[in-house]
Amino acid sequence: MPDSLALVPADLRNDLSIHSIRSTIVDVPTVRRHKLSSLSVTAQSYVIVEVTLANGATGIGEAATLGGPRWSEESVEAIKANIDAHLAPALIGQPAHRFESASALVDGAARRNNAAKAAIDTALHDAVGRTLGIPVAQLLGGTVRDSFPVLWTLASGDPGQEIEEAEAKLAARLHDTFKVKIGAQAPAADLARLARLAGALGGRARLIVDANQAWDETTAARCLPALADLGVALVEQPLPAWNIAGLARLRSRPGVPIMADECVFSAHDMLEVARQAAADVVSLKLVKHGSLPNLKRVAGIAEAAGIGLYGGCLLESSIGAAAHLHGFATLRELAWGCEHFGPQILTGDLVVEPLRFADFCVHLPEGPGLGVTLDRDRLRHYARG
Ligand code: MUC
Ligand code: MG
Repeated sequence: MPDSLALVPADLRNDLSIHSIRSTIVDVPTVRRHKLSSLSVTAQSYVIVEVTLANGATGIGEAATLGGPRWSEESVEAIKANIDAHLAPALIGQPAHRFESASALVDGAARRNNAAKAAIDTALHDAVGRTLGIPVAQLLGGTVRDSFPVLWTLASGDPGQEIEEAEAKLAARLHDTFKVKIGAQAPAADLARLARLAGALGGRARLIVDANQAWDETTAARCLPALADLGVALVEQPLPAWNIAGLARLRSRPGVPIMADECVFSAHDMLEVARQAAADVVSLKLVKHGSLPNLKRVAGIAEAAGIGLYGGCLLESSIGAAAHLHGFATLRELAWGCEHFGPQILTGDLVVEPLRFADFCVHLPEGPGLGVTLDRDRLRHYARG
């Protein structure tokens, strides 16, 4: 296989080795409390990774978390510690553009730690893209699309506030699909809340729900027909991540299409969900898959099994969101759109020019690498003391 950079002048190529990797923990307040089934946040915590190459180019990446080590097992403290002590030392001096080799090296240095690995992988893609003057999407196969239907998540738990929030998003033509976070309260209370939302927004907006693993199989079997009656278009991760057979049983009943989220981290997980016919759709996220090539690998298995693709998030800033959009841009189908509204729920962003939201879509940033530039003043401002 020829070196993909064969056309790049040799002096530049020789300089593509990784010189340094820096990690910074930041906490960015959100515009309101964001409440999931088992956690709630008023600030989003990330590790921002900056990779510098020997040629002087820099690249950035972001590891997102949600509620400390509760959405997945990684916290920002653990991510930073493992990058500094284990992942970065495995890569210093290595060629940045050999993305799969770099992934193999970090896999050898630490098990899982997928958010940490994804942040480094993103920064390598950004640095190489900037060196070559091409967008990251080009490194991943080239763009199929440059705008993405984007939903907004209603997660205050107060239906009155949620209707008002949804109305404002609709009026501003920002979002016309809403994901409602359920599972923090009893199913009957959630169904009553959803009935109010569906009554107020019905016909003008599409609703999906995310239970974040809150229900057992009996509860889910009881609630899914009621969700269908309310016109809910998709139910995300109703059962605990381990219960893939349960998801398959739910799918065999009439109800609502099911999206896999927390049960699909690796390509092997995706294969198992496909083998058991346990989902209609899968949510793709860098924090789960560990790298942009891995995200495409998981998407490829889903596609081969006839499972739909959805661009998932973990409330990333414009840095992490841009990385996802470059990956999503290269997928042939993205039938369920995406949820990269993260930059809009933060009280401030980390880049000079945030992602553009308009006409119910988020737009792929232009320019080399990720197409976004780290705002160092803001990084310092939000950096943890
Ligand atoms: C999740 O489980 O999907 C993504 C959007 C949101 O509101 O929560 C996250 C995590
Ligand atoms: Mg989810």
